[in-house]
Amino acid sequence: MSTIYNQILKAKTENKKLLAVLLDPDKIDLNNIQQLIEKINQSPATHIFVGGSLVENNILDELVLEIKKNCDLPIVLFPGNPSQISNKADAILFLSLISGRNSDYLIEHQVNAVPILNKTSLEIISTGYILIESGAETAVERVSKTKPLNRNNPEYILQTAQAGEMLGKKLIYLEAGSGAKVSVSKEIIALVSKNITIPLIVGGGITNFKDIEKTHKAGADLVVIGTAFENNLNFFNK
Ligand code: 1GP
Repeated sequence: MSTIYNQILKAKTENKKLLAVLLDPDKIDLNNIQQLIEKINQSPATHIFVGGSLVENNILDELVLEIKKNCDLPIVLFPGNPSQISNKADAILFLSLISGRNSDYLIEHQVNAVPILNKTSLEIISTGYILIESGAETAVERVSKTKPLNRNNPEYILQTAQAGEMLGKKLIYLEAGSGAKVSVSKEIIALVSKNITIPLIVGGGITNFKDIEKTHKAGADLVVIGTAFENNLNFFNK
């Protein structure tokens, strides 16, 4: 069976670039979901990520089911904590915030998620999640109570990514934070992508097509777009 992770690996080998639309359940109005899915279906997106730093409403299962009804793209959970797990999705980025030193986000939430995950058939994709300074405090920083890595110290960012790979993570996610003022620099993306062998996800503060293209070109295997699509459902209309 071809898993979602194997598809990402295959795309990396073939140098096919991937694009995920991130949907935050807290910001979705289920009444408009048809229109939103239609826009995603017309877009170049290859994946749908679902999640957010907090997620306070209770529509996760319903949202995933609605997407599944009308869209064939793989649905990958991108959870801020164990309350954001739905067995209706296809896979989960099992994140460890390896840029931070808060044990809750390094291992505690993951331990607490196990009994929930054991009851699902979600594909679990171990992901080293690295938060990088982006000009102002972001929700990830606030919620996780961790400091992002200094964007002027690319060597340390690379060391962190390589530590993630050595620990057995299957993906590295360079995150500037949702709505970040400054996205992860192309120099950092290039340095990390050249020096790890696992696929690289990059997101946070990417707001236009040119930037998506440049991020891919710099070495990201998969780019994540959240806020720009949230703010403008016509974002993908050329
Ligand atoms: C956030 O990387 C994602 O976790 C997407 O960020 O909302 O800024 O696109 P944006």
